[in-house]
Amino acid sequence: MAATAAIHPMRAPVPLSPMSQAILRVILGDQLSRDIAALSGHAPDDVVLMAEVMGECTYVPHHPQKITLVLSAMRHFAAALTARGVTVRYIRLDDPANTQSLTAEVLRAADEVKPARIAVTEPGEYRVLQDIKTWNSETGLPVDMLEDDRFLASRRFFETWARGKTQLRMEFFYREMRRAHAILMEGDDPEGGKWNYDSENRKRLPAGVTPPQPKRFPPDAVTREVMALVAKTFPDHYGSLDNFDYPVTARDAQAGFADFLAHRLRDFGDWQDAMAADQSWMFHALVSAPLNLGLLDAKKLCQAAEAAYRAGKAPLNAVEGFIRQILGWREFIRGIYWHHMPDYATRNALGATRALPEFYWTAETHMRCMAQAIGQTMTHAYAHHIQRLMITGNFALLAGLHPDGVDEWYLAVYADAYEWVEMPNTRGMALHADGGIVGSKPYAASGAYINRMSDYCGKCHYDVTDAAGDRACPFNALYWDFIARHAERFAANPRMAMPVRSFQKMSAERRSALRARAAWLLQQIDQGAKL
Ligand code: FAD
Ligand code: DLZ
Ligand code: SF4
Repeated sequence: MAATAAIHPMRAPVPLSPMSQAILRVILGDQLSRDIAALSGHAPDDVVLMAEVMGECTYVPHHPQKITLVLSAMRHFAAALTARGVTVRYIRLDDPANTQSLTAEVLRAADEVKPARIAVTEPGEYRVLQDIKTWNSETGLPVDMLEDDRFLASRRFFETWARGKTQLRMEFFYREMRRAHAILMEGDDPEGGKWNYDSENRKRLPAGVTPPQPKRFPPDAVTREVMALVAKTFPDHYGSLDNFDYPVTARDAQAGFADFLAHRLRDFGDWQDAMAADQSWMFHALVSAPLNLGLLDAKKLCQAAEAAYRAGKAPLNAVEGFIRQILGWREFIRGIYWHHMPDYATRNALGATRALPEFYWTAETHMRCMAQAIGQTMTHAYAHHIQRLMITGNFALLAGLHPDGVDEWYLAVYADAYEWVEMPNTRGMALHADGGIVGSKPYAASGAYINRMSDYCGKCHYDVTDAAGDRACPFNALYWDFIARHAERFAANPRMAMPVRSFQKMSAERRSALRARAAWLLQQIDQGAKL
């Protein structure tokens, strides 16, 4: 899993300048919001520190588009601050004096700027929080760590909600959030009489429907300079840089979201879970990367979607579905992360041990669904939720891949990946390695599900209708083998007991044919075959 940032040597406290009242205001790479807490009360003598550092670029081998996105957005943000008259100490990655770690850059800035105190907004990752906790003893300066109020549920709100509950379920948290923020409500009741229209979000994309191409953002001069730096510095990282077209400013991110509202929101509900060959974006919003960086505001996204519904521009199932993702899932996932860290990072409830197969890094596999999901991840640093969960995540679950390797992959390859949001989704939702904290049952599925929700199988090398033959879809035998491996555990789970019974009702020959096929597939994975 993510390595801890380099530990810097203990240092003598920086002597306080009696005159200085200046605050060193540290802005991390995913805190690029104009109103970020660490900037509040900014005075003319204060100095903002932003640092591009190798430590953050390499704690996993991030996709080059993700590094480009973060560094370019940081440079644009710093330029906007400077234009507002703020003094920014901006450390570039290739600056010869750069110590290449966030903490060491804070110490260097404290030495040179001689501020009276340090202000920082609480970070998104536990790893970084541990580092920030050393700043006070290492600099001798008071450190004000401010709440990240860009989230709609503060950590305190989540803890209060969680207190005394034996199970934390997103659905109940989401209802509290709808009430607390008065979003999609009719007085005390949910708009339309139902809290959740999930059952109306599961349609297959009909033949002949082509999702609209989303607005994308070709690189400007600043981004092109970063791209050259990234290409030179990280030549071996997975993924292509050629297609970079993420928004890197708040204004462009807003234009991207406006494009979603105008062209995709109304169909987002129906086809939220659908997948289609060579359609990377479907009807998704594509807001996670700019939102997680701070270029968009979560509450405003929800309010804008609600306004579209109230203006008759989008149906309730679409708008509720979208709001549920942001107000519900995103906030719930963050709450779970902080509630359960650091223990969460070590969870492996299903005892998975297998190393991540090479084809996760190459897309070289005959499984068309996997090749599509991994291939578009290489090209765009993006796959939509159902690909992450029911294709690459489902395969990892069924094949018993170790959560550390899977976590590292998801954290590295997606432009929107930060541990607070990546880990509970991967370890919890996809792998069930948290033993049921995020979801009450594993999202395990055979090829039949993938065939129902996509058009991948038609042209696949494998036969989705076969489970045990030489060309049988790998998901089928792996699914039944997974059920058999964990039969005892799942028999006790009311939501998993049915497949266990189905497997047990199969003839002995059928069961052993499925398990033999699964054993062969797993052996192929272990031998590095591309499947
Ligand atoms: P849309 O489908 O349009 O949804 C709108 C927004 O809702 C997203 O931008 C996101 O902010 C939020 N959202 C939706 N589902 C979730 C969720 N499960 N958790 C948190 N927020 C959610 N999302 C990340 O932002 N970063 C990650 O590193 C990440 N890793 C994931 C790993 C796995 C294994 C899985 C199953 C999901 C992961 N997700 C992650 C959640 C989700 O897949 C992405 O947020 C989504 O695909 C981003 O695309 P979009 O903006 O087009 O989303
Ligand atoms: C992801 C990232 C990358 C690639 N680079 C930097 C960087 O050079 N400087 C920085 O301040 N932040 C970077 N980040 C974002 C941090 O990793 C992020 O702030 C932490 O993971 C906390 O969420
Ligand atoms: Fe994926 Fe199996 Fe369908 Fe091929 S047949 S696309 S491997 S689900």
